[in-house]
Amino acid sequence: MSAKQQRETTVDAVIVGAGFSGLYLLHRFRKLGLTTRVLERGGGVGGTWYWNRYPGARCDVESMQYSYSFDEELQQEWHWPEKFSAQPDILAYANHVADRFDLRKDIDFDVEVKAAHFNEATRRWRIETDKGEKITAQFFVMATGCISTAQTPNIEGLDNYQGNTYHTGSWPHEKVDFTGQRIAVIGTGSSGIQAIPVLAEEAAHVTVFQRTPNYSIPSQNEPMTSDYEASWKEKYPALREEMRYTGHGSMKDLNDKPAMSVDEEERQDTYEKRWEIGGAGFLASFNDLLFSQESNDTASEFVRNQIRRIVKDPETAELLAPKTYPIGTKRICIDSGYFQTYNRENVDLVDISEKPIERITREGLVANGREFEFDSIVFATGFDAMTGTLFNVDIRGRNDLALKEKWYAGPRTYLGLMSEAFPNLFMITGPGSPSVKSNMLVSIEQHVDFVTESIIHMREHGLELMEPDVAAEDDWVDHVQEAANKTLFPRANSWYMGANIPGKPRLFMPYIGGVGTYRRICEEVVADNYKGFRFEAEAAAAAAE
Ligand code: N01
Repeated sequence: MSAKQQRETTVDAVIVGAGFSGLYLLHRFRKLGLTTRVLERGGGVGGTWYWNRYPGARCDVESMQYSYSFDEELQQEWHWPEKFSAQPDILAYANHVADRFDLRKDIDFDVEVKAAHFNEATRRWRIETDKGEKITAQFFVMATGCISTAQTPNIEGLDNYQGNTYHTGSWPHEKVDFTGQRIAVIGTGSSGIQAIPVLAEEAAHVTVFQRTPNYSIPSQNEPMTSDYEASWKEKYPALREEMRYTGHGSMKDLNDKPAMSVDEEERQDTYEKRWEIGGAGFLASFNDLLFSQESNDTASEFVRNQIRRIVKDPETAELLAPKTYPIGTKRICIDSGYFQTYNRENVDLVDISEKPIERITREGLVANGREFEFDSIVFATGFDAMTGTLFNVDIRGRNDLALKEKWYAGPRTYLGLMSEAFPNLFMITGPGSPSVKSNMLVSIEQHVDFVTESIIHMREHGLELMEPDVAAEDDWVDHVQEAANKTLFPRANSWYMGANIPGKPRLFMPYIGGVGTYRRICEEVVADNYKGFRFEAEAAAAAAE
């Protein structure tokens, strides 16, 4: 048994995860004088960017905006080589931050948290790791990200397959050489759409198995120019502040007109220009694309026509053109030559929308009654998003209540930050907050600041426990659904709705009311003496009263 296994440690705070949330939390907690341990499942920092190393992995928020704003020197000194950064550059940035702020000494790598139970008598969390260590902490923060539990579908015969299998969300660290191989890619979400063009360049043959086609906009990525970089760096503090109060936490130049308020020529012209600019700003072509089916239809049809224009084989083009849900209601994809890839001789598309893959064989798989042979199968099949990673830990609050049990019909949080009956458990970008419907870095910084300032408030007022009121939580849960129901989002079978996981409750999990609106709500909550939260005084102080 190692020293750590025998040790029972007590700290002020345990943070799970050393991605962008965990790193910034640790930095802030340390400045506050909290003794803090970060427990990280991976062998290094970076979270999503540590695990998602598949060929072509890239962020689709611009680098100048997808970065920390909390330190002026950091944002001035760091240089991003491209407009949209590739995974290795983002991972290098996360490592730079860890070194620059000397964070590693409080992070344990290759450690998985198995359980976290709240003890009502001691008013502390007791956290257990897969290494047998037990840690007692006043504050427990799940900084585990929203899309961090990779999902491999349970297809009959998978265990018998003799070739190699990969999942985009837990890609090997060493380079995988696909030269000369026949490979299958299952899944055409953001990950598949990024990986397929790169895999097609290397492999002998790629067969893509598509259950649902996706709308994708070209990224029009390019090397960073010094003028563009300077235009951000000169005004960074002001621009960052502006971003915090936008709809999605990024500068997208929203056209303030509804799509049907302009004539057909202006509409098409607007879509053309946005397509040329590239990126997710396409959805900001008009202000009602995610609210009005009629408006959305015009944008959806524009993209379908672009696909028909790019893909030479009309049958393949039709299969690639999404028709069963409005554009933007499944996460919009951003690509580098995705549709063009289907013009290559070595790429085939197999439609499995009518019938799922039947089984995996020793040599490949069977779909649509046909046998295929592959050297490797790449699963780009997504994640048990928003709740999957929280449920992987046996989290129990008051009266031994399991988080999973409380949330059996869907996540219940106040502001996506806390859940009643789980005192001092904070979630960074939890369900019910803008999270995945925002520039994650903006939302992460906001939540980390909220949590840190809540702890400062508690310390200043002799408070020991913080927890939402059940009424405030119920109202928030309703408000999250009301906000979603005003949009077209519930019309798609997306992972936002939990629809990709068999048996998962079907409801919209992130808060779609807008990053700026949400931030103002949080500010009002704090200004109103943490309205909707209740606190308990330190036990000693309470006893003396
Ligand atoms: O996962 P997904 P992802 N048989 O769930 C299919 C972020 N991200 O890893 O649509 C056959 O979107 C599934 O089909 P369907 C981003 O937020 C960001 O691609 O459910 N197919 C779908 O096509 C993104 O949204 C970036 O019918 C099966 C695909 O697999 C999120 O991560 C880059 C199947 C899964 O798509 C997740 O993206 C990458 C089965 N049994 C990811 N099961 C950037 O910043 C699932 N599928 C650019």
